[in-house]
Amino acid sequence: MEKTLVIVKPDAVCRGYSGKILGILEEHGLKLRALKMLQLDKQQAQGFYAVHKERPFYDSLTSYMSSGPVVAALLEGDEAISKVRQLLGDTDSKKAAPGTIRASFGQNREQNAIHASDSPGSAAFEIPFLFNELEITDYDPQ
Ligand code: 3AN
Repeated sequence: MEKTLVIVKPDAVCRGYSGKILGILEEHGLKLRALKMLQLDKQQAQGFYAVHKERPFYDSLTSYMSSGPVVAALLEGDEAISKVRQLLGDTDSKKAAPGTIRASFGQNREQNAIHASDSPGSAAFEIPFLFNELEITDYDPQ
């Protein structure tokens, strides 16, 4: 079983889509292991997205990600990383395939509703960035 970190971004949280997005992920067999709502400050957003610090959109992205509340979730499942990335769709919500989460709930390339780990290495960095051991549960799915 593989773990992945998902963040419902401020645009989707503020438009009331957090529950719908988490519901879609659960319906596709992803097991919720940890969940929290928080607001990152600019420095925390810069730390989370440090991998993009040379990209031209880094400042805008980190301002946007610290502009409002987010919902972070740790999900687990068979090939969870690629499965969730497929459900997300293209980075640009306007180009994302119909039916994907970004096509349904995102608005553009930056305000694209959801982040998800893109590799096991990213997940290994992102999960402990947002959750400590006490916040991560385990249980047998019914
Ligand atoms: P993805 O989230 O699909 O893996 P990345 O890793 O290329 O996309 O980019 C990380 C985040 O940066 C995206 N989720 C998006 O919010 C933002 N982003 C990516 N490309 C652009 C861009 N050209 N302009 C503004 N924001 C962008």
